[in-house]
Amino acid sequence: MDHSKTKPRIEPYTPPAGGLGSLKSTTLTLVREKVPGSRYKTLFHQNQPDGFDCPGCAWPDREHTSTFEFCENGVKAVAAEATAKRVGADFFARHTVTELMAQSDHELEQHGRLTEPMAYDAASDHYLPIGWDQAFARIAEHLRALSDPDRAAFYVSGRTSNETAFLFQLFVRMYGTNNFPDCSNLCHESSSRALPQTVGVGKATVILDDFEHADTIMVFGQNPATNHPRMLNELRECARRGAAIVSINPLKERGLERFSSPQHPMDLVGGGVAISSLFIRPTLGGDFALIKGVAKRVLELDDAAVAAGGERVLDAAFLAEHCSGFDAFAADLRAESWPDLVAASGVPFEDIEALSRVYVNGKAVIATWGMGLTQHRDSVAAIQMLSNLMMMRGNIGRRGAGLCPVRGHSNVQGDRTMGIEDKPAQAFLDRLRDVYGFEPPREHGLDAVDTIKAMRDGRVQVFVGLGGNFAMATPDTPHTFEALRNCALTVQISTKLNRSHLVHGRDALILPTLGRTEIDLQKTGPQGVTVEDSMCMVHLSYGINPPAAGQLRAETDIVARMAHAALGSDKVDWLSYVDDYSRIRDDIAKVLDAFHDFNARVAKPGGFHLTPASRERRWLTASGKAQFVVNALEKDTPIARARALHGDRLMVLMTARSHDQYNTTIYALDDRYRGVYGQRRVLFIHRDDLALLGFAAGERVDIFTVWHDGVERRADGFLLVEYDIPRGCLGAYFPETNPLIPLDSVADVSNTPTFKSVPVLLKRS
Ligand SMILES: Nc1nc2c(c(=O)[nH]1)N[C@H]1C(S)=C(S)[C@@H](COP(=O)(O)OP(=O)(O)OC[C@H]3O[C@@H](n4cnc5c(=O)[nH]c(N)nc54)[C@H](O)[C@@H]3O)O[C@H]1N2
Ligand SMILES: Nc1nc2c(c(=O)[nH]1)N[C@H]1C(S)=C(S)[C@@H](COP(=O)(O)OP(=O)(O)OC[C@H]3O[C@@H](n4cnc5c(=O)[nH]c(N)nc54)[C@H](O)[C@@H]3O)O[C@H]1N2
Ligand SMILES: [Mo]
Repeated sequence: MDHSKTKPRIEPYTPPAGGLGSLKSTTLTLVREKVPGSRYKTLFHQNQPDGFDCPGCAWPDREHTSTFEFCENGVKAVAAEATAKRVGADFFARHTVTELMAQSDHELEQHGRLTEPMAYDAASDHYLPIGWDQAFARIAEHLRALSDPDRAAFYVSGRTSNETAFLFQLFVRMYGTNNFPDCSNLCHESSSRALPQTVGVGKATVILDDFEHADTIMVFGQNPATNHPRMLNELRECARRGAAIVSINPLKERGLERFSSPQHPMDLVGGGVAISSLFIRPTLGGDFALIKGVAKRVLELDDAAVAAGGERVLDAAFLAEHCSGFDAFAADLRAESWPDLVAASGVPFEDIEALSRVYVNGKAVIATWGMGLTQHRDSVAAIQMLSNLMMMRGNIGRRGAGLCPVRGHSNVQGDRTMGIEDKPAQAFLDRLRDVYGFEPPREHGLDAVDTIKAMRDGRVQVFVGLGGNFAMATPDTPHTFEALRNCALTVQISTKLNRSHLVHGRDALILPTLGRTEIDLQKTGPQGVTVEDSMCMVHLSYGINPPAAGQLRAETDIVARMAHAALGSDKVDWLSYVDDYSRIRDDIAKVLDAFHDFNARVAKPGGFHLTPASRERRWLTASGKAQFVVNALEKDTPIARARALHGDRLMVLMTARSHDQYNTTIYALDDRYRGVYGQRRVLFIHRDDLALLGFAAGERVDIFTVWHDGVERRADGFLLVEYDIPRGCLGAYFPETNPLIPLDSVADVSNTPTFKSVPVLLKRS
C-alpha cells in the first residue's frame, strides 16, 4: 500500500489541531519513509541538549527539555531525511531527465536520498556518475572561465549550518562577488529590511521566557499548527494562564482556534485548549491598514484619557526617553481617514476597536508574525507600522513584551548572521579584509529575484545552490526555468531529488550531502555544527544517524573542496577547517565580536543568546533612538488598478503551505486541518464569490494573473472548494501556483515576491 496517498476528498475538519490525528500521522510517516524501528530513537533526540537541532523550523527549544517535545511535522522533516529510500546512479540510469520532468514534485521527493555525485550528460539526457574531484575541478573551471566574478550567483537555503555558511561566504567573497540570493529573500526579508530602520536590528527582541510573562499575544499571518507546531505548546500555556491571544489571519486556521497537545493526555480526552480569544480577519494584504487603524485608535484613546485626566494610554516615558519621530507619526495618524483604513484592511471598525482594546489592556504584549505579513507589496511598511504600534506603549525591550518575527528554515537566521547577505555591512567586510588579508567586493550583490533576471539576460552564467530548490521556490516558474536553462553551469548541493536538478544549465552537477540528523565524522572525530534559532539562541547540533550513503560528504567539506579547487589554499587552508569544525568557529569569533569565545560558550547545554541591542533598548538606528516611521496608505496599487479594470471578478490569491509539505518538498497530499485529502490543486473561495462568478464548488477552474506586461500567466485545473475565507480572496498551495506570480511583482524595499497577494481572474477549465 502506498501510504503517501489518500483518496481525494474534501471533508471539513472539526477536532482541535494536534491530538490523536497527529500521533496517527506520525506513524504513517514512519511507515511511508520505511524508517527502520531502530531509528525511531532519532526522533527522541530532536531538540535535546545532546541531539540534533530539528530541521523542521526555527522555533526555539526549551533549554533543558527532558521529555521529548512531540511535533508531528518535525517528525516528517526528520523521517524525510532518515528515509530508507535511495536515489543512486542506477536510478538515474533508468530515467532520462525529460522523463523525470513529467513526475510531480511529490513523486520526485518520494524517491529518497541522493547517494553519489552526478553530472548531466546532454547526449543521453541522463545524469551520469562523476568523481568528487572531477566535479570540483569542473566547477573551478567554470568559475575561472567567467569574465567577472559577478557572473556567478550562490544561493543558500536556510538549513545550512553556521559553519558551512561562514565558509561559503568567505569562499564566494574571495572569489569576488556578493551575489548571495537566499531563501530569506523569499521569506522574512521584509522583516530584515523593516526593523533595522525602526529598532535597529532585524531580529526578534523576545526569548521564549517572555512568553511566560506576556499577558497579550498578537499572532499575525502565521499558521503555527502546520509550520511551527512547537509554538502551539507555548500558546497553549499562555492561553491556560489567561493571556489574551489574538489571531490576525484571513483564515480561521484550526490550530489558532483549538489545540490538543499530544503531550498532555488530558487534552486528548478533553477536547483541547481554546487558543485565540479574538480572531481578526483582514483581507489579503490588509494588515498595513489594519495596524495603522489600531495605532490611530490607540492615539484617540490616549487623547480621551488625557482629556479626562486619566491614566495615559501611550507610554509617555518610553516615548520621551527612547523614541524619535513620534510627533510626525501622530500627525500622520490623525490625518488618516477611517473609511480608507476600514476599506483597505477589510476589517470593520468594531473589530479594529476590539483589537485596539485588547492591545491597550495588555501590560506585556508580544507581536509575532509570519509569511502573511512579509509577502505583500507593502510588507515593509506593515512591519514598520507594527513596530510603531508596539513602541507606542513601550512594548519593546521589556519582560514579556516584544517583536517576534517567526522565521522559517531552522538556520535561516544564522546564515544571515554568518554573512550570507547580498547587501553586506561594510564593517563586516572590513573585518573579513583584516582577518583574511583580501579586499572583499564592496558593491551590493544580486538577491533571488534579481538573480533570475540576470540569468535570463545572460549576466549570470554559473549558479550554485547550497540546499533548497530554487527552481520551484521562486516566482514566475516558466520564466525562472528559462533563466536557469540559460546558465553554463548549475550546481545543486542537496540531500534529496527535486526539480532544480532537472531544470539545469548546459553543464549540471548534483552534489549529495549529509543531512543534519547524520553523524558527521571527520579526522578529529564526529563534528557538531551550530545554528541560531528565531529568537537568537545559538547552539550545537550533533547528528546521530549513520550517513545515508558512503559517498556523501558534509556540506562543510563540499564547500571547502570547492574553494580549494577554485582558489587554491595559499591564503586560506580550506581543508584543515573540515578536520575540526572548532577551527571554523574560532575564525567566526575573529570576524564577529558577538561570537567571542564561541567554542567555549556553545559547549554549554542550550548554547548562548546573541542578545540583539533592541532587546536591551539600545537602538542601532540612524537617530540612535527607536524610530517611528511614517508610511502612507497606498491607493494606486497593481491590485487596485486590476480591480478598476475587472470589477468584482478580480480576485486576490494567496499561496501558502499545506500540512503535508515542507516548502517545495511535498511529503503527502493531505492538508488535514483544512479538510483537504489526497490532492493539492484546490482553490479556496467564499460561497458568495462562487455565486458571483457563476461557479459551483467541485468545478475546476484555470487561474490567470492580471499583470501589465502582456505575458500570459496561468495555472490550470484547480478544484473550487467553498471555504471560510474573506470575500474577494482566494487561497491555494505553492509551488503549484508559482507560475502565477510575476517576477516583478515584489514588495517595496525588500524585493520579496508578493506570494500572498496576486491579482487573478478565474475561468472554467
Ligand atoms: N511543516 C512545515 N513547517 C515549516 C515550513 C513548511 O513548509 N512546512 N516552512 C518553513 C518556512 S521556510 C517558513 S517561512 C515558515 C512559514 O510559516 P507561515 O508563516 O505560517 O507560512 P504560510 O503557510 O505561508 O502561512 C501563512 C499564514 O498567513 C496567512 N495569511 C496569508 N495572507 C495573509 C495576509 O494578508 N494577512 C494576514 N494577517 N495573514 C495572511 C495564511 O492564512 C496562513 O495562515 O514555516 C516553516 N516551517
Ligand atoms: N508561492 C510561494 N512561494 C514561496 C513561498 C510561499 O509562501 N509561496 N515561501 C517562500 C519561502 S518562505 C521560502 S523559505 C522558500 C524556500 O525555498 P528553498 O529553501 O529553496 O526550498 P526548500 O523546499 O526548503 O528546499 C528543499 C530542498 O532542500 C534540500 N535539502 C534539504 N535539507 C538539506 C540539507 O540539510 N542540506 C542541503 N544542502 N540540502 C538540503 C533538498 O534537496 C530539498 O529538495 O520558498 C519560498 N517560495
Ligand atoms: Mo521561509
